[in-house]
Amino acid sequence: MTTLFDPIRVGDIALANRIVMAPLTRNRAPGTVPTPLMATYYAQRADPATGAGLIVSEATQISPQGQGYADTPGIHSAEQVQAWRVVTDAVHARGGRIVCQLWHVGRISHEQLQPGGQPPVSSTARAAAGRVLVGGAFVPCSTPRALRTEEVPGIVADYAHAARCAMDAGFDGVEVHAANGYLIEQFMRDSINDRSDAWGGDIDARLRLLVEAVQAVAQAAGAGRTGVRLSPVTPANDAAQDSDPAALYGRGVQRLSDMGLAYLHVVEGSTGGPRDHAPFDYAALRRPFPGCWMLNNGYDRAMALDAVASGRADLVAFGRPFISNPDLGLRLRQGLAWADSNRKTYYGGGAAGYTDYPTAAA
Ligand code: 8OZ
Repeated sequence: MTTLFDPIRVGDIALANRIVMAPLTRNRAPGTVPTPLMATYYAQRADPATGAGLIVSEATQISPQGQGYADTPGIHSAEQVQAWRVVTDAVHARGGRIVCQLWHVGRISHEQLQPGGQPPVSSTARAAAGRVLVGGAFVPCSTPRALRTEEVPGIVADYAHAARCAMDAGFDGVEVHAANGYLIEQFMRDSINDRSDAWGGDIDARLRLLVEAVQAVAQAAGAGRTGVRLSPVTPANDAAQDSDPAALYGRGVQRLSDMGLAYLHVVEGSTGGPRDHAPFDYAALRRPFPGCWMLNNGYDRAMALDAVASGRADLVAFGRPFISNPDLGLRLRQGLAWADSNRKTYYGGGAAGYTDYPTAAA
């Protein structure tokens, strides 16, 4: 029987176990450049004997326009690549593996964070009711500008450029963030996308940005080093339900199934919230996909052990538990209690609530 602690080949990436550190926004990259403290944080969680078999980096913007919160890191400039190299070296020194989550926030942003103080861009000109972190406070999102038809290929090119930067920075691969109400989901869902050009309308038109971005990223990073994160029913960031999530996401996974991708990463239910937020058949979603299947959202030890033992998942991603348990892998192995994380230190700040959580042995 396969267990959570068994090795696995994920595309071209060999992992020591199936425990994944989920992407976690921490807003500790001033000026969008990763710091040595971030290298310490990831390294603390990187040893597969005590931490994760795979780390998915915090969401990392592919371009200045892709940023929506203060002090999130980017992966589009030479300075960022050099700084991320320190992080990936530190992870590899512990025997770990790390992929870079490629992120464009779309309308979940604020003019103050955008190049030239311009409005953020989206599939639509309608504002999200979400909030973003600007200057130490969460504030309402700015009203976006709908991307012009001829601008969208430039976004696809930005994904490819970021993927090349990630590989130059020494990441083992990349994960396209197509979840949680950000740009790709803003194109996918008919509750948000109100376009009448070739990037809106029927399901295939709404999936076009997802498909073209993933194709471009897979070409840049290698399909066997490319994963994708989806969240079929999440309401995160004012992403109202699509009129037919089963059809939209079913077709989306089908379109991604012949690309030779390493994995799909699926958030079940409401991101960071109720798993049963809306009914959805995740087993049916998986059926056409030949790569590895990663599940996330609110997994405890028993659920994770069962998900892998039953074959429902190849990999399980843990988010908040990895904030407060740098040795979560060891605690999972030994059935030790998990420390609670402190929300007050999630976003921004320094070492407190970041690199100072003790291990169970400490
Ligand atoms: C929490 C705060 C800010 C951003 C996501 C990147 O939900 C995020 C995020 C989460 O995917």
